[in-house]
Amino acid sequence: MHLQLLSLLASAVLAVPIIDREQQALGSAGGNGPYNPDNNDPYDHKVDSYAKGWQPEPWRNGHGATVFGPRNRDRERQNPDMIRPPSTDHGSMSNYRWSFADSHMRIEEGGWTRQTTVRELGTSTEIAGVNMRLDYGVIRELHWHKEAEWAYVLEGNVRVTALDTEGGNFIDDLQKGDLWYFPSGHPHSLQGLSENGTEFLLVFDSGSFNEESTFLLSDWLAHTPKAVLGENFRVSPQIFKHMDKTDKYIFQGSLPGSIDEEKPDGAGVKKSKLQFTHKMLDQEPVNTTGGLVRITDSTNFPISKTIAAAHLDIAPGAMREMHWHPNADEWSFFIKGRARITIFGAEGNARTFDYMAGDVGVVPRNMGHFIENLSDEEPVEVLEIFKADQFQDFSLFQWLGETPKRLVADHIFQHDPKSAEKFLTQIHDAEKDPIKSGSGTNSE
Ligand SMILES: *[C@@H]1O[C@H](CO)[C@@H](O)[C@H](O)[C@H]1NC(C)=O
Ligand SMILES: *[C@@H]1O[C@H](CO)[C@@H](O)[C@H](O)[C@H]1NC(C)=O
Ligand SMILES: CC(=O)N[C@H]1CO[C@H](CO)[C@@H](O)[C@@H]1O
Repeated sequence: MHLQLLSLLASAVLAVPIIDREQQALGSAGGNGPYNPDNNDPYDHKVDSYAKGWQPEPWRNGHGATVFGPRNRDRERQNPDMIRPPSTDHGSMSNYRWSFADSHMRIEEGGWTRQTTVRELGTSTEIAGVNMRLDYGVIRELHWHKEAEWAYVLEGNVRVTALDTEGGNFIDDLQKGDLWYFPSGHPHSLQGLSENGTEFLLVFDSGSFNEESTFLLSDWLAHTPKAVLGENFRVSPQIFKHMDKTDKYIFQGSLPGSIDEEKPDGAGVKKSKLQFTHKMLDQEPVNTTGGLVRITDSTNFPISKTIAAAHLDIAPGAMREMHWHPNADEWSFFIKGRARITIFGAEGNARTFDYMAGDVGVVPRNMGHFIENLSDEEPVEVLEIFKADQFQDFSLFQWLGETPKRLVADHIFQHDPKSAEKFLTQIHDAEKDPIKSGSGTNSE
């Protein structure tokens, strides 16, 4: 047996932590999985404590002790790798996880909105995200802002309108899995369609974006002298007498007809030559052994010059392989499932975070990472979003496969030629497999 493992086992026997009563109760009621004082896992396997109902405890390879004081058990079950980090985690790292459940909800007529920006998550400097719900007929009012806006429809149907810089107008109806992109300053609106309206994720190309401070049509009109409004629109100022004195933002509108019925048709009206929307989920996925990958950036959605994105379906037990992104921070939004990510920050620093539906993750550019599906039953569905015109990543597998074998063996297996041979055979074809299926080689 390996020496290190032997000494781990020995220390486990010598330093058996004291078990509290609650832990004994859990133990007798069918066990608490790998969270017990004599647990030993030199390989740091993942644990789906949330699905199994296990209570993570800070016991690891013979070290640790119970949590004696107050605790939030629900949060701990969602964060097994915080309570008992892999033994490979080390050093100080910033926080790279936030849940929309911790974001303030702004409730409006027929809808709501909440945001995750650099103010909620300090490392979210390149991207801000907004989660919004609009019921049937509910309008996110005509507005514009400095930041470009990219969006993914999570549920339901939505109508978008926009204007381009040449005065061309754009209208489209979108459904789940569709995107839109409005460049900086372009005016636009959103409205929920039947039967239950819509919910979507908005993404802005600056972490300090604030959904509360966009330029609203109603806000501007309410703060312009009515005499000027009359002059501007060539009408009597009196017709603005009953206009709202505050902004509308999100409000119940009248029910929309079809695009054909509603599209503007005046003499000066023209259609935009630009395509502001895209059907991401209709794209043919990239082939991988462990799931589906769809990439949308300015190469297949030309208007999206500042946001690139990947949509991943990671099968139960599968893993988004070890990789990094050279051109932008990753900002991810988890739609389904549970996952763990270890972020490698150089200088021996690494920290593992757990994510579930509704969570946001950040991985700074160039920091190595993977996404492991914690569940054996449920897939992970996640959006990886970048402030970039193109999606770019480096695969560790591919890098080593395309490096002289001698060099690779010298680095990792200098005194272990037998293991070197096994490893080099495995990476020989250097084929990038962005999501790797569970191999079954992971058990002891
Ligand atoms: C709309 O909401 C109602 C009530 O929650 C639900 O019964 C119905 O299935 C929903 N329709 C769709 C298309 O999701
Ligand atoms: C996808 O990959 C599998 C094996 O990895 C292969 O059998 C299949 O033909 C591939 N399909 C496409 C469309 O490339
Ligand atoms: C193939 C594989 O790695 N399967 C693992 C998937 O994750 C569960 C834990 O959630 C492990 O028990 C499996 O070994």
